[in-house]
Amino acid sequence: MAKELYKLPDLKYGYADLEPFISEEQLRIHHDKHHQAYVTNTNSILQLIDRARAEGTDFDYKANAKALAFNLGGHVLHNYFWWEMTPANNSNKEPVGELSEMIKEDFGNFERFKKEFTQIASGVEGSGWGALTFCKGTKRLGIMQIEKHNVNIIPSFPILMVLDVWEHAYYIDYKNERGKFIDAFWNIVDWERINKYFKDIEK
Ligand code: MN3
Repeated sequence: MAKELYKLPDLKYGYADLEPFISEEQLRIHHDKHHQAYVTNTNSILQLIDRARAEGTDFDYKANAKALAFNLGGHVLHNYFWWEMTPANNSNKEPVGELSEMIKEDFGNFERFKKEFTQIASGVEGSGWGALTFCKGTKRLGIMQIEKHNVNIIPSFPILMVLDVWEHAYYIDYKNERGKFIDAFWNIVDWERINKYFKDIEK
């Protein structure tokens, strides 16, 4: 079977469409430079492994396994991040549908969820992500505090929503103020999309 490589996806909105919450300059650099680098690095690692297999040679197994988890993890999380955002005038601002019900069931109300998610995302040490997830076994929503792109992830738990709190996500717009970026993020969440992910999970 022909193997494929990874591609940087197009955004479903224009680069300036998330303003004033994420500026055009910030979004362009984040998408075209930072995300692109993870795609390029992932593909380079896969090609290096393919070459070594074809030639029957060794490669640095440990370093490449680690680099692949980091770069491919970065690619996957950025895809979720771009797809779950929408221009502010298109955002419901609050969860909708089945997900809204589940958030009420688990957290009591949206404000409580927002507080917990904000605290978890704010508290990432260094670079990482906040991520809303769901355990099919216990029917519980959960929030992961992912370090880098690949540490603290609970295997097989589906991702519903992520928030990139790497400094590269906000330094142009908010300098070192991660909290301001997190506050801004809530204005451009596409809750219809996130509810669709939740509905699509086989419970
Ligand atoms: Mn990023």
